[in-house]
Amino acid sequence: MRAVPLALFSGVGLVSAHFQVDYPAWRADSLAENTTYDQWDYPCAGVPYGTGNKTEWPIQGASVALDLHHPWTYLYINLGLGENATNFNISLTPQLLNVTGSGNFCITDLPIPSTIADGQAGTIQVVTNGQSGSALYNCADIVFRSSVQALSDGTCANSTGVTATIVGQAATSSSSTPTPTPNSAPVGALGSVPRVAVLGTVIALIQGVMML
Ligand SMILES: *[C@@H]1O[C@H](CO)[C@@H](O)[C@H](O)[C@H]1NC(C)=O
Ligand SMILES: *[C@@H]1O[C@H](CO)[C@@H](O)[C@H](O)[C@H]1NC(C)=O
Ligand SMILES: *[C@@H]1O[C@H](CO)[C@@H](O)[C@H](O)[C@H]1NC(C)=O
Ligand SMILES: *[C@@H]1O[C@H](CO)[C@@H](O)[C@H](O)[C@H]1NC(C)=O
Ligand SMILES: *[C@@H]1O[C@H](CO)[C@@H](O)[C@H](O)[C@H]1NC(C)=O
Ligand SMILES: *[C@@H]1O[C@H](CO)[C@@H](O)[C@H](O)[C@H]1NC(C)=O
Ligand SMILES: [Cu+2]
Repeated sequence: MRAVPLALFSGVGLVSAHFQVDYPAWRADSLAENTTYDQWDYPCAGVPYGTGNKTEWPIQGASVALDLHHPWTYLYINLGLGENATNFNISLTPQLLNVTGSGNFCITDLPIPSTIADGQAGTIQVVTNGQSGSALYNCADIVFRSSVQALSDGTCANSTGVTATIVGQAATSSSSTPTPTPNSAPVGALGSVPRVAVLGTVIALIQGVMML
């Protein structure tokens, strides 16, 4: 995906906004003011590989816990395999999420490819973007472990008022959630939507966003 010229967006939003990756541990605190790190920088906010430690991350029940600071954001989570991955070509969020609200957001049971073996190293890339189409990045280095347990409920939680919808899907019937907009539906209501169709929609949507 082509990078959006930075100059167009510099000054949009305070650096103190953006987002944090709480789990797995991010490569470094990319919001620290005494560094040159910059969340606008693809692919890992300008934080070199090797700066942080690897987190042992479960092959089953893997979760990513974030602290989001914007009123809403599109979110996608990618995985690159190997040490010092530069190709984050495995999507762990085939359904693009629109997360509304700021605070803790913890996404659970990410779909790790079944071919991944115990001890495989990799890097998680968390990407968020807003209406402008400009993206923010953070990375977390991991090693897959079948012996590691999923985060407990106490550690992995969504703040009150932080909710997510899947972008680009028609709403399905659901009585317990607020009426979704025509272009979105509550997460959880769409667990059986075919992935291929969703991916096509996501790609079309991202392309649309990037042209804004
Ligand atoms: C940046 O500041 C933090 C705390 O304010 C400190 O822990 C860290 O060592 C500093 N990093 C550098 C590179 O000076
Ligand atoms: C990495 O782990 C070591 C040993 O536990 C610790 O001393 C160090 O502070 C960690 N580094 C970072 C960037 O978290
Ligand atoms: C990681 O890869 C980048 C890009 O290829 C390279 O510049 C960097 O030196 C590598 N870092 C390490 C620790 O191997
Ligand atoms: C993902 O990238 C890696 C490293 O470049 C490559 O070996 C692998 O074939 C790619 N996988 C897919 C599905 O494109
Ligand atoms: C995402 O959520 C925000 C805030 O609720 C909303 O303004 C925006 O239109 C949503 N985007 C899509 C594509 O549904
Ligand atoms: C947080 O919300 C998302 C989207 O609704 C959901 O998939 C996830 O399971 C929730 N996290 C927790 C810990 O309940
Ligand atoms: Cu921000």
